[in-house]
Amino acid sequence: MKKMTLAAAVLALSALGLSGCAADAAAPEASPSAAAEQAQSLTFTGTWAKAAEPGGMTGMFGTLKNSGAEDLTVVAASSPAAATVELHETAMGADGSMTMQEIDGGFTVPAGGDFLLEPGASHVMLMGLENGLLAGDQLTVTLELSDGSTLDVEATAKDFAGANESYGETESAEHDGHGTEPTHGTEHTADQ
Ligand SMILES: [Cu+2]
Repeated sequence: MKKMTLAAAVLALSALGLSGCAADAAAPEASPSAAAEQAQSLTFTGTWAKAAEPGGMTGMFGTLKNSGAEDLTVVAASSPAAATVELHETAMGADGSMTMQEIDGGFTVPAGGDFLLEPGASHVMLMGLENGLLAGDQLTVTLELSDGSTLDVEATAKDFAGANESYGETESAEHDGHGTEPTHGTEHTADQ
């Protein structure tokens, strides 16, 4: 009598279990196989960044590669190491000096092609480096593409004498950022 009840209970449970499994198998797929994110086609190789003082700014360089069949556009970037991150290009100013500014429309990486970030040209600009960046330090930056997908990239900092283009938009940025190479002698110690 007792055994019968147990056996019935076990049968009932296993029946429930089986029907549960069957229901799971019949359910719609949990992970939608939506269109691939753009970031899956993007890599950033040969990355490095210029070492910088605390509170200063730096550039991140390397080669963006697009393995996909459609052009990709990096529209924004961020980093836990910097207060502000912008996508910059370098252009010849009216006075003949090289000036950097935010690039219009982001970095477009052609399908199956490359987009080069290098000193004196396009770069990821990091401003307000809270802790500075010593040679050998790792810098992490998140790139955001036009579809909202993101790619985390890393760069090792190294000492580099170039990449001193002035920042054309605001005077204060130049004072903040280029104090590491006091070539212009306009350090604003009077601000303190
Ligand atoms: Cu810049």
